[in-house]
Parts: sequence; C-alpha cells; structure tokens
Amino acid sequence: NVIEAAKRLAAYTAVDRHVKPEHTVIGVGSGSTVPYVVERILEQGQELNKNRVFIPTSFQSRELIVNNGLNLGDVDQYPTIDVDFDGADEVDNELNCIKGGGACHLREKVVAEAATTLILVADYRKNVSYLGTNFDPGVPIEVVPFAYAKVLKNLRAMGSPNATLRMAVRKAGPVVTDNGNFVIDAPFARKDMMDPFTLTHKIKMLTGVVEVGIFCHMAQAAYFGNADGSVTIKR
Ligand code: DER
Repeated sequence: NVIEAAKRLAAYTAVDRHVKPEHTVIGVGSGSTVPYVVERILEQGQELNKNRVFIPTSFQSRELIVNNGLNLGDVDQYPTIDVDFDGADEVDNELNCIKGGGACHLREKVVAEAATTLILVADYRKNVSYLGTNFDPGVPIEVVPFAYAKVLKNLRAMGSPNATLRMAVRKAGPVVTDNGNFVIDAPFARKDMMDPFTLTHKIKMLTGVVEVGIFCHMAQAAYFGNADGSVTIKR
C-alpha cells in the first residue's frame, strides 16, 4: 500500500546514500520502517555484511538482526557506531523528532548518541513543521513504575492535563518497556512544542523519568517517502 511503499522508498534512499563499504558498525532502530533499511542493506551482499556488526535498539530490533542472519553486536561492545538508522513519529524542520510511539525510545536514544551519524527514515505522515502536529498521543516518556503516579501529577500540573499511562492492548495493565518501565504519553500545547529543547529538559528533570521521547539536534538527515513516489530530504 501507499504508506508501506513510502517507508520502503525512504529507507532505500537513505541506505543507498549513507551506508558506505567502510561502515562496519550499524545501528538498527525500532518500528515498522527500519525493516526496509535492513532489507536494503542485505542487498549490499554477504561480502560486505559479513564484516559488519549490527547494534539493536530493542527486542524487536534484535530479532530483526538475528532473523536476517546479520552479525549481532551490542552498544556496550560498540559504544561508537558509524551510522544509526531509526524511524520517528514526527520530524520538524530542525530535525527535532518525537520518538517512542513503539515505547523503545530509551535504547534508541542511547544508540543514537553512540552513533557518529543518525539518519531518520519515515513516511510522509511524519514530516511536520512543528512537533505535535500529527502525533496525537503527545510526548512519550519512560518512567520507573515506582514513580509513575507522581510523574503524571507533575506533568498534568506543567501543561499536559491529559497525560496518561500507556495501557497495553493484548495484556492486562500498562505497557512495560524492554527495560521493565512504564510509558506516559503527555500531549502539550503548541507553545510548549515550539521549544522542544526546553520542554525535554523540564520533563527529564522530574524524578522518576528515565527518558523523554523528543530527540533534539541529534539527526543529520531525515528521509520521507511521499505518496507520489518522490522523496523529501531534510538535513
Ligand atoms: O518508537 C519509535 O521511536 C519508533 O522509531 C517509531 O516511532 C517509528 O515507528 P514507525 O517506523 O513504525 O512509524
């Protein structure tokens, strides 16, 4: 369908441009777009890929690496990564992005910070001028279970009255991350989302918050596949 084709187009274009033969340590993000990144890297052939190691950002990402027969590494073995590819829920014109729709943003941000280059790949729905335009759940925030009610109270008092604990669908109770934590989704008003850097730091300082699903000034480029078969690149 159109959205899957757009994801594939973004991923293929990004891989063709940013995965060089000399790149041997590659970060693998989470979500439904990054599988197309792996698909394209596989097409570079076993000769190149047998000398590469792939760093996961979640259980899902680890399965993607293992199931495709790629060499699995870990960020504690490779704290410096050549290039990291990841999806996003929204990307603004300064390449700030909301991530965490898949509740993976803590490990994603660790790997993204370990990477020399972070490349975002997404379909056209994620291409926005301001964060908070399309992604209604708001800012994903990983919190330790012990603190979730206190953090909810803090967020509701600081501009997100509709902040909620992310509940699981096929499991009773809240979503539990790969790190054993909970996720709060906190929608903020446009005025707060216009300064994502300040908002991120205000949220991060709430005791009990593990990581905030806003990535500021981290990506070097973002590739968006469009419905008409073109690609939009922000850098
Ligand atoms: O959770 C995340 O940050 C993922 O990268 C996710 O938001 C992107 O998901 P998608 O590639 O399935 O749209």
